[in-house]
Amino acid sequence: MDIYVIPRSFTVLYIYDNIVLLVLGTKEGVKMQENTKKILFSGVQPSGTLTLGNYIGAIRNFNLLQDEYNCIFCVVDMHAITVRQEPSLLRRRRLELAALYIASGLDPEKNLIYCQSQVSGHAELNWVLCCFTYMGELNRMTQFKDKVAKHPDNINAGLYTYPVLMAADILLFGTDLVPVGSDQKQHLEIARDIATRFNGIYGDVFTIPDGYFGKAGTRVMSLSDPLRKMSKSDTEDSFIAMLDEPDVIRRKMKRAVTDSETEIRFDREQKPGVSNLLEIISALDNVSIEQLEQEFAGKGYGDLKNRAADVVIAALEPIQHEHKKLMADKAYLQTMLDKNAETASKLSYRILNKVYRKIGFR
Ligand code: AQP
Repeated sequence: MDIYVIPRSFTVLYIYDNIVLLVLGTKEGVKMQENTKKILFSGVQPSGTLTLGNYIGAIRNFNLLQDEYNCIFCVVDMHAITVRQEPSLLRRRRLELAALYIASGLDPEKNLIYCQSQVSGHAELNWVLCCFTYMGELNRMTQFKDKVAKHPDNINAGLYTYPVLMAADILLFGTDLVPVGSDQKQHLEIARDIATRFNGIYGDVFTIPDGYFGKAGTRVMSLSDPLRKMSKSDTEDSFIAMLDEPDVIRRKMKRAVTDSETEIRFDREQKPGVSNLLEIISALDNVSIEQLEQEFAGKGYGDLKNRAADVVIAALEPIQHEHKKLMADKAYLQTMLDKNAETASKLSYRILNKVYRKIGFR
């Protein structure tokens, strides 16, 4: 059993095998009570204002799972710099994202919420895993190809090895479950492959993680081009930001691209715009697509867009309200992030030390 005492917060951490036995935090720190819960890890990049896609595909699911797992929610700022960021804006967005996690219902006293760049284990394990990843595997990653097309003037090595850093994020904590949108399936698969390869050589070091994909809204599409994923780095009218004002949400919904027919039915191939709106309503209002098709029989696209706007506003307004309050106390947010980064660092040593021993660094 490993016992860690973290001097600044007097948090005591007992780790036995794969089980966090007790983590008692201070006001700003986490409290994970004695439990045998499995470990959940996920992250979001502070590369822009979060979108409805990030909310439905990821954050909302974090919320549903936070009681069942020991959760680690990371602000993955190291991933964000694979695309050029303005430093002062990135600094603000890191805090903004931590605040959005909390405002969306993630309890900062129960979950470990911290910034990736404050825990060096991510970068350390990333390097080791780079040496266990084949270029042929990375060449197959579709997100790299998409990002290259979007940023032809900055095709950097970080963009190419992004999936390895993501594997390091996940494997660093013995993660069992990774809730992500379906766009991250390929990256999760490579994380599993790298872990399996490493374990095949050195024995059982890494837990092989499973993905968790919600029932609806695993791929929210762009409002201006419903054949593409909604992305925070896309053009303004293509996404709804989690912090958009209600009138902005209504305007964007009104302009959402549909088709030249009039019938409201779910058909991703023939009617991607209408299907996207139906999926958004279904995900946020907990109604099935079939029920919605019945509800909108004989109605027009204007009705559908109004309903989509209502549902999105109702979901985001309380989050926005809470977010505003949290951002008014940046000192609290920063203290919470600093304390949690210390705890995450201590946690990361367990796997990192094991890896270093196995490969001959210790
Ligand atoms: N459109 C989406 N539908 C469902 N889930 C989505 N996610 C992102 N977009 C959608 C999920 O949100 C989590 C965090 O994503 P991320 O910010 O780390 O990276 P991303 O997938 O590259 O998101 P963006 O918005 O497209 O960012 P940029 O524009 O910076 O590249 C992930 O679980 C993701 O699946």
